[in-house]
Amino acid sequence: MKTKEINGHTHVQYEGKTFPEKEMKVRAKDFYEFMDLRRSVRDISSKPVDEEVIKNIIRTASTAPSGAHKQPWTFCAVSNDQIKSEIRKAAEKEEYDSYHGRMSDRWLKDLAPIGTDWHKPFLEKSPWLIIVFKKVYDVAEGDKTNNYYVNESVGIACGMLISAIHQAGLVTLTHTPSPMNFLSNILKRPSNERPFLLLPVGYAEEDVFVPDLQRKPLDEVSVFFM
Ligand code: IYR
Repeated sequence: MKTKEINGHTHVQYEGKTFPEKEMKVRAKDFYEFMDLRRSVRDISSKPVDEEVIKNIIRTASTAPSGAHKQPWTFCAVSNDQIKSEIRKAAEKEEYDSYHGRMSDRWLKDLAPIGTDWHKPFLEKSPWLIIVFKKVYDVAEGDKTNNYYVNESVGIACGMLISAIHQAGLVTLTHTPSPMNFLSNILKRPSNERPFLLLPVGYAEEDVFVPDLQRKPLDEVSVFFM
């Protein structure tokens, strides 16, 4: 492998792939069409998923770019039934309060087409829960060290996690119980880690229905300056 010294630090030769233009166009279109099939699915089967698949999904998420390459995240992968039950119980308690007064009428109206409520059976039924924690700082040899652009970094990693789940033929949804400090307690996370997102992962149930939503066309979500 070729290397180069820059500011006293070793850089290695980039070994990414390129494709002939025709193939590039096909790949970009195929990937879009595959990703466009992704849907948030709330009816997740209890069929087991091998730990190796979950590990590679998390490895993929952890390839995400991050501020100063600090990788300020921890992915907790839970298949333990007792912990899943504890999480469901605590999440439903918060969600019940959210749906019965904490969320505004306008918010509830916006959510009506999605069909969510305070019941979260997927938290027990899914073979895996992945709980993503952001590290607001790190600790090295007893000293606090800085992380940068933590929300952006962890958000990007979650996007890659969701893509990897879809690539494996599995489904998930981004569950955001609020407040979600109970996850730190149940999973015994250190105080530099804050819960960011909870994703149940598994196979979609057979004959499952999802909201009939439309994605905005390109000209509504982009502006080209050429
Ligand atoms: N956190 C709640 C409510 C919720 C909020 C939004 I914004 C959604 O798109 C979906 C649900 C829940 O998980 O049910």
